[in-house]
Amino acid sequence: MSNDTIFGKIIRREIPADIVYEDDEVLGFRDLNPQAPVHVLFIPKQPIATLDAARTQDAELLGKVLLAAASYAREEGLSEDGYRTVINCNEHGGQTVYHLHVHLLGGRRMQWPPG
Ligand code: D5M
Repeated sequence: MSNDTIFGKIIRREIPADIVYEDDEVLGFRDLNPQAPVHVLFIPKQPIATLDAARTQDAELLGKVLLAAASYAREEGLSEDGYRTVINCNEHGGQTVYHLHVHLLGGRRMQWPPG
């Protein structure tokens, strides 16, 4: 399959993951290497490699990924204190898995600027 990554294997349940959110188009699962007390990755089931590769026709899907992250954050009680969402893009952005994902980080105060 083109555009396949480790996240494709998670979507297809070929490898285990701690899945905390799922709907028809979006999957959310805990990051293997958490950087905060809550660190969940939200991905479109239909893969897009990077934010740079996203096109106008992906706008609705990208919106759904972001809204899924916000909805989960609300359910986890993160909204009042706040949280961070991050999309790393390509090498300088620190992207390591080329299936677009939104990091949701919460449960501690974040620093700015990021490293
Ligand atoms: O983020 C990629 C993130 O994906 C990074 O924080 C580790 C995480 N990761 C990698 N493999 C897995 C599996 N198998 N389960 C859960 N999380 C995983 P990036 O923005 O590309 O650097």
